[in-house]
Amino acid sequence: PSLQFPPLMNCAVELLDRRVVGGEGERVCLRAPGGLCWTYRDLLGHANRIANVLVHELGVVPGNRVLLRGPNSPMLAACWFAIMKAGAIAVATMPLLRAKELGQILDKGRITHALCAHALRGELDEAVATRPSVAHVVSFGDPSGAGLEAAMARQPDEFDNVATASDDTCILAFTSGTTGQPKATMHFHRDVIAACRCWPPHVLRPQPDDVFIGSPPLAFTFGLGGMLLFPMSVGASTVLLEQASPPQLLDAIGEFGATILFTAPTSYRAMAEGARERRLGAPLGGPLVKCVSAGEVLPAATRALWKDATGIEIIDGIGATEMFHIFISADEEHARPGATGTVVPGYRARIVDDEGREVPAGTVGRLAVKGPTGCRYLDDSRQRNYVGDGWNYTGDAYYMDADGYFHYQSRLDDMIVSAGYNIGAPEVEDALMQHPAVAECAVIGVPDEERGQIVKAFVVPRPGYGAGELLVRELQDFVKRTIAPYKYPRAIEFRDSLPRTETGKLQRFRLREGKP
Ligand code: 3UK
Repeated sequence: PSLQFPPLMNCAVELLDRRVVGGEGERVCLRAPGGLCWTYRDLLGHANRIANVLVHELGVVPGNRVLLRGPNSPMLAACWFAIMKAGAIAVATMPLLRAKELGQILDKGRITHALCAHALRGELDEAVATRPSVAHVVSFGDPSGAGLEAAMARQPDEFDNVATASDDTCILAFTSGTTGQPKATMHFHRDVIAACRCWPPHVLRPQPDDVFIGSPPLAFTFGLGGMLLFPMSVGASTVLLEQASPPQLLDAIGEFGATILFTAPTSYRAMAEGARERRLGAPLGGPLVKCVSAGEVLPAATRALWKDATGIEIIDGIGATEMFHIFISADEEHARPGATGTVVPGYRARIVDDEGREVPAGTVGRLAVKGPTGCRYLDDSRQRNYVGDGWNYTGDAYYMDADGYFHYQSRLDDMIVSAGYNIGAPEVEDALMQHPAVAECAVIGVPDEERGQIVKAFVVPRPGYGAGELLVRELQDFVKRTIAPYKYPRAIEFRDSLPRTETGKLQRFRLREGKP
């Protein structure tokens, strides 16, 4: 990919203004339930009005940090582009965050302004109340028409874009990771464009007539790329859903004729039967052509289930907030069950030991990655501890095989050591998920006097399967027959649901702490 950038560049101009100037303003860009449909020209007009509000009414200057809060919607997308155009820094936050977490972000991110969906004002107002450093909070989507929409009506739909440097920071991306400690990474205007030039054209290969849809929030870089930037980078259209639970997503795929789907492994698992009944896969005559999974490990059982239901081989990819988007992946023709894929053009990846030395193929070690989109932590000590010589240590245990395919084992802090054996929780989960009684499951190590740790599984049974001693023994025997017997769960507990982040990641640490 071409990764040379001019000294001055604004990612919003590259992705939005250029397309309209280039004569493609009438192409459909954003759609949403209820009939909303914006062309690229419409989105540009909205973003320009909001940028005018930011600069001329709210006093935003380049480098100001603007908090964004709202479920996925065209207005949220317009706000994001407006922040880029004004040369400010977007700090997008997950819709489910509470006042306490928003307060941490306001402080750490040194937020001066906020644009917030009307319905989500409550928690933000609570956090802002004790923080005079936040000068303005403006709502959008207020049914009375007050707030941002009223201000936009006073402003012209043209805006004098701020000439940002290509290495000006434009995004502060917060992630709670899998351990609950919030951390922030910085991304430049050029990172946004670099991300559009690496994984999408080499792995996803979208076309201008594709219709994107999916569940990840725009506040998660997986969603920002997949649901907004990548479709726009080829002039395609995207459907932004405020709510995208599995049944809602199934309905919307049919309604909008979506061709490219982005969601998390659990969502694929939950949607498989519905997708089969509705014949959503293109091989069965439906609209859906490509399906992308990221955010956490894709169990081979889930890949097989989805393929059987739709005829589509999922495109798996590991990405990280630190690296902006996906850096190891495989397209549908090169996918191998059990492997995430090979390194994406533009990136380098390797497996190292505890001293940072590269290990031979087949040996499990730490994943390190380097590329054009990262990694820069806001926090100096994190930068020292997790980034060395440009290599970011993602915190994942992986091995690379002789063909250059990377095989996920576990998060480093999730590795179970039982009686001297290293056991990756996902491998046991994958085995359990092949059993028809298992809807969802999570595996952790729990302390054990004799073995150090034992493997414990939390299982959400499928309706109709009795949760009891009989099923425990049945599942244990099943795992022993499926993978090496010493990996079987010596303890099994049944649950109604499992703790997950808003991005679909299992929170094994919460199960270890014994919290619900
Ligand atoms: C895990 C995966 C196995 C892995 C993300 C795509 O997930 C994203 O970013 P986060 O910062 O978390 C990063 C961590 O999540 N992970 C993600 N994808 C996979 N593990 N297989 C996968 N396919 O532990 C990684 O270190 O929340 C994903 C694009 C952008 C993203 N920000």
